Amino acid sequence: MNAAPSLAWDGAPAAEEPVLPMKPETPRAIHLKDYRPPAYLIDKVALDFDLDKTRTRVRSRLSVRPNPDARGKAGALKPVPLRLDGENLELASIALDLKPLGKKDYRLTDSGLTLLKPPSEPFTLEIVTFVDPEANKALSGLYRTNNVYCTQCEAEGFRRITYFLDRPDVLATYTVRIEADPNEAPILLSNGNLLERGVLQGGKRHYAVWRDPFPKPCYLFALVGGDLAPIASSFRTMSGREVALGIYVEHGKEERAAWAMDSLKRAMRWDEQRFGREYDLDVFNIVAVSDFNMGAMENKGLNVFNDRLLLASPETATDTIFEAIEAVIAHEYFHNWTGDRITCRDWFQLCLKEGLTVFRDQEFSADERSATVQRIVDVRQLKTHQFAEDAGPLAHPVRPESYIEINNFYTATVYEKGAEVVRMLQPLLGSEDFRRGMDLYFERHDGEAATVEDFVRCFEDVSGIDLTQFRLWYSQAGTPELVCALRYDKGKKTAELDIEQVLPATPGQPHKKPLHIPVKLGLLSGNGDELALKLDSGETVPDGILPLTKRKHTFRFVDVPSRPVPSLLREFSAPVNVTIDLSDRDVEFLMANDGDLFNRWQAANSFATRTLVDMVSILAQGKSSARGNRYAKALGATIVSDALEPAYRAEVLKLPTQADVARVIGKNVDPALIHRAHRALSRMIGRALGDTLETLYASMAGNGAFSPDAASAGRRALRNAALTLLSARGGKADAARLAKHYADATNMTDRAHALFLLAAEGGPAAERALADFRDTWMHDNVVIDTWFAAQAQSPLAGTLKRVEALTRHPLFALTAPNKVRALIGAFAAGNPVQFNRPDGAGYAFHIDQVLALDRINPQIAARMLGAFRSWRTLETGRRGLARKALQRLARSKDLSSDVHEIVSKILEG
Ligand code: 0A1
Ligand code: ZN
Repeated sequence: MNAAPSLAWDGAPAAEEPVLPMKPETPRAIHLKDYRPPAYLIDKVALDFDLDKTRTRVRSRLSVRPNPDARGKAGALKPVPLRLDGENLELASIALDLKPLGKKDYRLTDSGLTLLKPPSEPFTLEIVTFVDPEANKALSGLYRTNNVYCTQCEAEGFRRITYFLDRPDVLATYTVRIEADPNEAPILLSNGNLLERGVLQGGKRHYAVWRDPFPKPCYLFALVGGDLAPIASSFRTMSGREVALGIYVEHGKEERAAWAMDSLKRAMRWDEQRFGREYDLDVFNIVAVSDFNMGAMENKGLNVFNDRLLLASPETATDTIFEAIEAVIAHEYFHNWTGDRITCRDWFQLCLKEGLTVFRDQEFSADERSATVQRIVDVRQLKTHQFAEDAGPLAHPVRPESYIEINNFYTATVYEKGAEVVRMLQPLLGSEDFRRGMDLYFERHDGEAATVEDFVRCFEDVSGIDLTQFRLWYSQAGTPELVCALRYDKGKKTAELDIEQVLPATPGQPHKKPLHIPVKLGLLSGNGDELALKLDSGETVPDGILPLTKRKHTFRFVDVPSRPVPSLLREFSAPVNVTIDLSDRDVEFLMANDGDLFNRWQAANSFATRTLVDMVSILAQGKSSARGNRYAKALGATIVSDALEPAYRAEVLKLPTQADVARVIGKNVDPALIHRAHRALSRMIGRALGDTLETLYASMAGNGAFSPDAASAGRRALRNAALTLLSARGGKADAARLAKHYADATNMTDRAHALFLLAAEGGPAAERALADFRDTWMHDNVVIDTWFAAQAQSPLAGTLKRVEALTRHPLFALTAPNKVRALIGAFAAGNPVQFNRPDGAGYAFHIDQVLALDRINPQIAARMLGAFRSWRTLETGRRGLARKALQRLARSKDLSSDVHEIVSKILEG
């Protein structure tokens, strides 16, 4: 658990490796600049698993050869030691070309095995190891969850299964034989196509052999064995091949897999139509497991899913979960091309597969649903998570330059900002060249382990546009700010727009170069018409895109008949913050008139944010404020418009979160004041728009059977958004409506929404609902998490005590990541007012949990620690208490390298 990452970079390992047994080393950083091709390649892998709960035998036969691309300067192939990664393994035997090796032929440490004098010609290596799946609580490598054997190898989990070159630029074909007790594991799955299966020892054992013909890195290897229920279907690809589709879930949950299957088929069709990508194997299997560190994993032909993101029925899953399942199913499927067929050369290139695949799944969701609403949801998510990350001590470039623990880099920056960077290529190149660039990437790099440079070069090659400056998006951290000003000259009928890029310093990057930024602009006339964009140079502005390249630009527009109102950064054309001095009147005008619906929402959201920021400072002076009424009025006009779809109106009605307001305030943050302002504004809106909201609440009620489609979900979202604001008024009738909403709910969307609102209010009605929910769902491992989260997020004073008690609840377990996220994660990241208690008890509790978790599952422990990423922006009192708690953690003995890396950065940054 404590071992440092292996020296994956140097093909030729350091000559002096310590002799066994080795103490865990101090965590050591790995740098992109040190990348070297591997000294050896492995072309073929044959694995043979004998599954056993505590002592699984793994026999691995590797076809190894020296890497011709790793020759020394003189061009000679000098045999160098072969260092294989391995962790938590019991080595039983090792043979080279069938000859058993003795102890003097290799060196064994806690982190690997080194063959001292391998042959200079190709050879086979046969290694037998034993692993203990039951004891594996880090959920990396081979483990057991809910009696199912399963693997997770990304990023560096394969080394916990067998000794190997555990790095993504070693591509091999795999043949996998799995043997098990048929009662315990009737289903045996691995990557690729099934070759053979059979019964052994008169039925006491059985086996299956799988073969994956596509060379892949070991992080895409997967194995599953267990008693699971299959759901089968099929898909005919664009060239007419029939692919067998299988989803495997816990018995009794089969019906809940229907939405995932439907989403999968739609995703497969979409990738053919939009990107010309066809599926390549004869089978595509997905398995849902209960304990999983992340959302899902794209193993070739055998995706593994966290069951929370696969199982859904109207009674058990909210619309948000239905949408997430559709998106994640698509995401993992799309990885088949962006990740599996073309993989990453090294882990620094993680955004190559993740940013691109998030972009692809966002585009899929936009096509399946409302494009504008999807963009709003994605941008909201980006700002809440990535902008906050980018503004604090954990800021890093989309392509980091060093890491201690790669698992700490599965971040909002790599994923979400990475997607935005890919997205910007469209406005910069035009959609035709963007598609041609993608086609070239698929054609040129199929079967390879590629880099970000390779990717960008494809777009340069098809468009002829120099993207040198654009590449800085991959290497510079921080969210650029565009400081804008617009001047109108009535006499000359000109409008001048100044845009200055301000690039904030981030850890290790005090100075930045200006970026290549596409800014999509519109100018609106007084009656809301779009004005033609004519520059004084005579140039037009195609599609309204201004490509910024300098630190400062002034754009001079001519023939502007009246003072225009600027609509900046339409469709959120770049991941930046925009500041411009617009009056409340201008913002109201944009809210009512902007032809770009994304920006209309953006106007509403900015108006709400600045209202809240003002209210916080008024409250800080001990005064009360009526500032919210103007915003409430502007909102009223938007939400009654039947021309706007309900899902869109629901987004407009949702206030920025308290964390968003904290991020905008940026320093001396008092979460209690933000909470008060937030409540006050909700109450004001509820009161000012009461009649409208009641009408919406009544008219958006569903009639007929539940359907997860976007339009129906939009109506539920709007109705629930109205309910939130009506409940904020706090009247008797409002409380009764809320209790009835819970009691009458016929689906989980409505029920869960009411449960969260009730739990936030507290009192007998809340306790009744919580007890009812618990009694109904205590036997459902997925649904009960909503019960934990609703309590953890309640802003009431007694919440911490309650959360502490819940950590001892029989349904809670620190070994189950979903439970940890639902209780501890929801408290720390979703309850700003109680996590940031002025007495510091929230921080102390959280650090205790991180410490306990670190002994079990360091990846999850490190992730939980992210809750402190903005601690320096807090007001002095809380900041001091947070520091104390973090220092206590930093001083603790035997921290994992995962937690060590995060806590050091958080304290230093
Ligand atoms: N590649 C997956 C995410 C993932 C990453 C690491 C994991 O284990 C440590 C598991 C999954 C994806 O993007 O969906
Ligand atoms: Zn991914």
